[in-house]
Amino acid sequence: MPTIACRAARAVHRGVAPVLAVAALSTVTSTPIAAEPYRTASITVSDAWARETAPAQKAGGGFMIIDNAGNRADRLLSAASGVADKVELHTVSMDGGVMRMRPVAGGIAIPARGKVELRPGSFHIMFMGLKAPLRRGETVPVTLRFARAGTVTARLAVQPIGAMGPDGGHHGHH
Ligand SMILES: [Cu+2]
Repeated sequence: MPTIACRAARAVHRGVAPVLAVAALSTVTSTPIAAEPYRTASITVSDAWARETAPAQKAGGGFMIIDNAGNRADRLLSAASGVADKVELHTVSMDGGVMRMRPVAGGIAIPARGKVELRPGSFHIMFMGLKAPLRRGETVPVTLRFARAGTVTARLAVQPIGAMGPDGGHHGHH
């Protein structure tokens, strides 16, 4: 399984801008998130957000909480969006101090009457080959396909570089 190391992983998961010039943009402001949850069958997607990207950055991360109110487990099989050449489902592991990302084989399991959080440093949606930078205040449409629940298109609110949550929360990354 191919892994993606170093600069891309840091930029997506720690909000470390890969381009020095972007440090000037470090003032973090909260952007109100598109609050509405997105539903299909027993699946609810909430707190959907993506992190702003630097101009030269070709990869970006998408995050959200996926709730399954049903009695049967489901599985997020794929994600698609027009903003990037390719969208993958990724997980993160540490390898000798280096953060690596790799595609999740078989999708992300969503337990019955449970939930899974896609967040920095863990499961995430990976935009590869961004056609344009993701800018704060914009929303990114992503169509999620589940094994049982079918498809739903969520809009991910773009938060500033360095954000660690949907409210632009900034947890001590300086
Ligand atoms: Cu990734």
